[in-house]
Amino acid sequence: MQYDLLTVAIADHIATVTINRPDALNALSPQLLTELSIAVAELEGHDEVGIVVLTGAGKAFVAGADIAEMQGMDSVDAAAFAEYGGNVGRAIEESGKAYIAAVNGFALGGGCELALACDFIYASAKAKLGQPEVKLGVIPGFGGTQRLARRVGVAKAKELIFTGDIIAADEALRIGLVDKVVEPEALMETVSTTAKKILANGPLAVAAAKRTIHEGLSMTLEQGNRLEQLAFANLFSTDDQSEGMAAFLEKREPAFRGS
Ligand code: CO8
Repeated sequence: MQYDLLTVAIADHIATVTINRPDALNALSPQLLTELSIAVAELEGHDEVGIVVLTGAGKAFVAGADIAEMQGMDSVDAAAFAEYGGNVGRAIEESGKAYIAAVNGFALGGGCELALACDFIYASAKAKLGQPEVKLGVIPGFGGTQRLARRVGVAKAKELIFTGDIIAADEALRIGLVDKVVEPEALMETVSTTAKKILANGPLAVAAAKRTIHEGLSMTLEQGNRLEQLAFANLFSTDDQSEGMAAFLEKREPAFRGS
């Protein structure tokens, strides 16, 4: 698939999706959301891809949903737009592959929400993050009220969303909104190092861990623990479990096949 507003590069089992609309600070237009949705679906079925990295071209990761496109929307249009965006977030969250957000610059509104849908977030020291929607007379519509509150806690999410404050990467790290901050030129290399560590592990185990953590978040602790026990036990019917444990005992590196 050829994209107009994205580039997708695959190397060493890592797919790097670069949102490439720098003139509008990578604002999420309906076309961009459509392309992102197609890319996520295509990469899901791509056997060569084990991990997906999302980043942005230029000085922004994504500076939000496209305000020019949203200006003329009525409630019906807005509901469809938000639902479409929500589907992209859900597809990332339910993916069997890990997603890392490499936040290179502004991650605002829908951009911060897109990063929040990823499994974790690494940021450039130049990044700025926030949910400034109330300044436009609306609220986050791409999962921000939910995922931000789950990530940084209810009061901090309320403070950020009610004020619309845009915070620097260091502050985002301090409150747990991002997971690592590095110098801008080191961002992609740092992401790649972590991606390679993950890729060296059993892919079915990583996928099961992702699914179990995600599904468990909407359960009681008791239900979540039961879900984990089931997922743990299921992995004992895989070749990867036999290989991983045999490799440890034979003092060699495992050769996981994802089966
Ligand atoms: N939408 C459309 N265009 C944008 C956006 C945006 N979100 N952000 C920046 N641009 C455009 C600017 O209009 C400008 O275009 P032009 O050159 O044609 O005038 C160009 O990008 C460069 O921007 P600036 O000149 O403003 O660059 P600065 O460096 O001066 O400022 C800022 C950078 C601070 C990031 C500033 O651009 C800004 O405040 N942008 C808007 C941030 C914002 O409010 N984001 C939230 C949008 S609402 C939202 O995301 C709701 C999501 C919920 C629904 C999602 C469903 C999928």
